[in-house]
Amino acid sequence: MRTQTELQQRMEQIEELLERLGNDKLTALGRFLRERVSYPEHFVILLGETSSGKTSLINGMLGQERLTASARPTTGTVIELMDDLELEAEATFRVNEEATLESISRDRFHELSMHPDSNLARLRLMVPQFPHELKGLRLFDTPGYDSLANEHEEVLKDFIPNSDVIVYVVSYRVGFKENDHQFMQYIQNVLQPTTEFVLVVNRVPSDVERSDRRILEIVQHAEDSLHRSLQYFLVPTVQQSPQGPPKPVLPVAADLWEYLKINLLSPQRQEALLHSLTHYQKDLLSLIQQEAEKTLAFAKANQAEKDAVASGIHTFLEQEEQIRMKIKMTFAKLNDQLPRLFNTATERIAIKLQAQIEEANKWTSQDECAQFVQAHSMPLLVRQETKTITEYLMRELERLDAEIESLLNTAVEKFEYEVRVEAPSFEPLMISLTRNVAKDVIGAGLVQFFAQYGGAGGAGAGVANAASHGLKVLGDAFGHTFSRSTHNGLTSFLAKIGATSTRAISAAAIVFVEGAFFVYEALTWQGKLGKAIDRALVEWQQNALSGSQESLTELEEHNYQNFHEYFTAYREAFAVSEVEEEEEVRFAIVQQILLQTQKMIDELDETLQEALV
Ligand SMILES: Nc1nc2c(ncn2[C@@H]2O[C@H](COP(=O)(O)OP(=O)(O)OP(=O)(O)O)[C@@H](O)[C@H]2O)c(=O)[nH]1
Ligand SMILES: [Mg+2]
Repeated sequence: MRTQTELQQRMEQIEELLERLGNDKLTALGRFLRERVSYPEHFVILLGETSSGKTSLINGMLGQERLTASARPTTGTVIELMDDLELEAEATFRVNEEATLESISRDRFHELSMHPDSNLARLRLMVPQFPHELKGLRLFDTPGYDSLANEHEEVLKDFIPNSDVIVYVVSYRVGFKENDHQFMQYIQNVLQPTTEFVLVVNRVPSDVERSDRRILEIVQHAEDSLHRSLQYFLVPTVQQSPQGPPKPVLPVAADLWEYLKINLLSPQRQEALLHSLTHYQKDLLSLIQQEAEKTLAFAKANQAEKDAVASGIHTFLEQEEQIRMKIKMTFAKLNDQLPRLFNTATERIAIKLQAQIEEANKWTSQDECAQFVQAHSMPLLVRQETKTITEYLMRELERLDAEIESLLNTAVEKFEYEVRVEAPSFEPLMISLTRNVAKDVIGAGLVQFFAQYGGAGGAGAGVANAASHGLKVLGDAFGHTFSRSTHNGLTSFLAKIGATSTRAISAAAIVFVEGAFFVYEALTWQGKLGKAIDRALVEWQQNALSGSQESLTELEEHNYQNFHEYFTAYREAFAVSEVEEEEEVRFAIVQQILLQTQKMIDELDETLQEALV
């Protein structure tokens, strides 16, 4: 029912409308969408521990050592690989934090891939063509999970929720480790149900088969951590001969790449892609409609109406400052509470652990007691307390959300009323603006942003998500952010606090083990163990607290941004627009554009509705 051909044809009609409308910004968006429609893209991201062989795997796929792999932690930043059929040789770029793209030399590229500078967002390598006919693939190599915490922020927030396929690489020799477990739990929090997750067991000795015990163990652990059953691939190790110069390591994983190709071209995935591209088209049509309505409104309105709108929008825009204040106050309060919350948590954990070790007759030995506390009770209690803290944060943020929503609703209603009564020429513009902006930014962007903390939404949430953020995504078409960035801020924020806290306790537990190691005298071991626990908890508290504070600051910033976008949409829609010469002719053209646009939107609504049934 919704075919690629239909999508293309519709795109041509939209382009024709855009040409007649002559709005530069919308025309540029149209060009961007045309690219997407003509060359659909698939996002595949490689994740895993340092030295599990992610980079080598990509080199293997490309059949050449194009990226730097080495035994030490190597990849220091996200590297994006794309193909461009018009290229004759590879091309290397840097994407800067402020979203500019710069061509750089191959040497510089290699240097930066290992030692990124602070202004680098990611690197981009373009190749003439991917092997295995993997067209439209965007492949992301990432730093090892344990190497760079900051890089992983980006990976988790922007890349995981937006990828079509995640390829998780575990080295056969190293096996599935605690870090893998933690990372997977983290991933699970931000993963969309539509994202495919495959496991690669890498560097497998040539005589090992799929039924090998170690392989099955790795798969089992991964499935347990993710609560999903997994497709897995074995990649044979590349033999290095002890004599002679080392050969490039180019693992052959033909069945993995073949599987990806089939998966990405599968009818379900194609259907999902068509669906979200159709949504983007609808978003663009809504923007065209709005622009046409704006032109007509300014042409029809008399001076009194224009004055009324100017004063109405002025009052309305003042709400942004009010909202900023509310956000600021809430986050100040949370920041203020956080140390106290972690303090209480630490005290409660310490009391419970103390009680446990004091039940001396329960333990056959002090070793057993130390082991149990370290491996079991301490992580468990930390998780429980962390949950209590994140739940508190959640409640406060929901309260803020409700307050802002009601403030905005009142302000919009008031403005709408003024327009209806004092500037009726602007009413159609106001209606379509409310529908577009309020639905997309408030309806989905914000409410969902706050409501989805429970994890991934229902079936197809990924696609729906992409669609409801069409406006924002289109607005970001020039690469301000990762091109399919969605508001997953809160989910990843809470996941991060959880992960920071768990990571901190594993780190602290090492201190604790070292402390416990010296506990010898039979009569005093409980007291000494108690002190070791206290030290470990203090360490946990410091790290978990500072990690959470960082997340909170990021979320606050994210909120300001979100509302700024919202108000910008209104500001631009009501910014004075002068109708040029030959007013009559122009007026007729725009009116025609409007009619046609509305018709297309209605048809699209029907199509999209059908898809839901
Ligand atoms: N002998 C052999 N060495 C391999 C194989 N795969 C990877 N290696 C080596 O293992 C080391 C780590 O591989 P990388 O590809 O850099 O691992 P990575 O996952 O990208 O590591 P980070 O970028 O640090 O996260 C390198 O020295 C590779 O040459 C293999 O199949 N056989
Ligand atoms: Mg690497």
